[in-house]
Amino acid sequence: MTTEKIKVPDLGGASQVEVIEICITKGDAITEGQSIVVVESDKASMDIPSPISGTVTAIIVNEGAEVAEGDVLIEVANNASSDAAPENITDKPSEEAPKKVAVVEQANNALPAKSKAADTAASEPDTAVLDVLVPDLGGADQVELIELCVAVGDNVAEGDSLVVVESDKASMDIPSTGEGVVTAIEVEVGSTVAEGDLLVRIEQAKGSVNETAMSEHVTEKTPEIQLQSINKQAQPPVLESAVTKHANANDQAHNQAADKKIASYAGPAVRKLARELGVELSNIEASGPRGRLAKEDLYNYVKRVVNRTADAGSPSPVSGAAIAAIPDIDFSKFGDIDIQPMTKMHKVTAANMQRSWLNVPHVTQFDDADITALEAFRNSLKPEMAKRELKISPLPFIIKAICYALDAYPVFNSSLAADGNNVVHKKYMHIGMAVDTPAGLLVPVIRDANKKGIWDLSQEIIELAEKAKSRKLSAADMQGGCFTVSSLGGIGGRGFTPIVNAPEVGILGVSKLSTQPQYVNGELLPRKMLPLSLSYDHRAVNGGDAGRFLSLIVELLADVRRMVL
Ligand code: CAO
Repeated sequence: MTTEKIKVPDLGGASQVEVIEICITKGDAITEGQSIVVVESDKASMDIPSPISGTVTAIIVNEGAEVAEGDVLIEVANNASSDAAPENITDKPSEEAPKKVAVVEQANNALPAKSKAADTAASEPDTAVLDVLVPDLGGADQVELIELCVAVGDNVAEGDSLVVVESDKASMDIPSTGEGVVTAIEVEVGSTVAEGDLLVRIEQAKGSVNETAMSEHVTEKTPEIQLQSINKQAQPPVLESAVTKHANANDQAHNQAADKKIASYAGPAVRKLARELGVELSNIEASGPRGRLAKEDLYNYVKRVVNRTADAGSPSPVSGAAIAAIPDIDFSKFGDIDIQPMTKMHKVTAANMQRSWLNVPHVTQFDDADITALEAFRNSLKPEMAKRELKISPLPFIIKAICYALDAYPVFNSSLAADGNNVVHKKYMHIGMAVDTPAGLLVPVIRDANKKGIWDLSQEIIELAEKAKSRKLSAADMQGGCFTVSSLGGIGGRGFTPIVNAPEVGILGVSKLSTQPQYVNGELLPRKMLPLSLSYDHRAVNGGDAGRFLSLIVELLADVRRMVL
């Protein structure tokens, strides 16, 4: 085993370049062709791939360092014998510049554009046509066009990527050599192109085709041609650690979705943009050919994050209240997974839950209501239910009892004003009702529930639940609630701690009734007991109020006749 020093190769004209990214860490097992650092001159950025396979034993440079040809970048313990070491390990004086680091000469690129533009400008007074041709390909005769970055009609600026081409060694963005509007695209994805081939026609306003400026552009301000080694064994540098972690997976097919995300690669232009935006590329799913990350992917990702953050209270990658985010785990390490996007409704519910949970100091208290008499009464109504074709569950009675208790303890029918200085007392009683739908949790609101009888409430519960399940609720149907009831009684469970639907201050959780032995007037009897849990915002409601409020509901449900008194 020998230790080899990997040095900066011939930089294609640049005397010094800045190390902008280190793609490996000490101890990494790397393969020949794998990117180790990305460097950037004032004209281009490029990956420097390892000329050998081995284990990284030392990283000599830091991000931000200025390096020149021959400077040592890293040290690699090479398992192969030194005879077998590739020729471009540059601690041997006779070594030639590594061919794997293809550095594209750029000046030629602009020349055809300049002359064509000037010719056309002479014949057309107001506009000129700039032909963008395939530039010097840094040694490759022919390359495949793998991505079109523009469409006819697009406005482009000088330096904007027009197409991405790929040889068997590298991929590169070919940027526009001038600004204007794309009027024709002369190539298509999959076609093979060579130096000098016409790629794109750009119509330029006369003013923008300035002979002096153009000369400057051609001779000095050469366009940035982004070049990335894509030796077929090379993995995307920024994603390398994730990829390495996956190397242990036995079944390559078993985590396709995750692989789509992590095995993508990005050209230097995209990585540069990602750095400027502060985006971690491994968070982004690639849409480009062969898992290539396009600038569009980056923009879409940023848009999504911005929208989520703007969406009030939305959970962002960094969660609220300065709490560290839950770590991003690669679950595919532990077995098969399937990744499904969250629905909009799921996201909104999650955001609301998180907002309430983080903002509201919750207290939950529990009690059981003896609803033996209520159940007997409900049973006695069955013939009439059949006649009216309308079922009555315990829920409308519970809603009635809530309204009665809200009237007795109006503190539960309040909201804390957002200014933190006032309490808003509501004179109406709109009761929210949590509905479990296939698409997620929805909370339609029963207006003026205190003014409605049991039959009307039953009718409305059924209608609103139907509307919720068929996604027909309007936004107005879900607004204006004063207090929420969440009944899991038809589903099961002995108790739960519901989350307050802020800015409401209370929510009543209802669980499944069961027959329990209870002492009634000293006699042990089977009674139908309904578990209730009242969660409340402890900023608005104190425990005494909550105790009284819940006790009243328990009493009312034990004897519903009291509600008509
Ligand atoms: N104990 C025992 N049985 C109960 C019960 C209880 N507490 N509450 C209702 N039931 C019975 C009903 O009587 C009905 O029985 P039958 O089929 O014999 O008539 C059955 O359970 C189903 O009732 P239901 O759930 O359809 O009707 P509901 O009026 O009780 O509730 C609704 C309507 C829309 C609130 C409910 O269907 C629902 O979606 N609940 C889920 C709410 C939820 O997800 N909450 C959690 C939110 S997170 O905090």
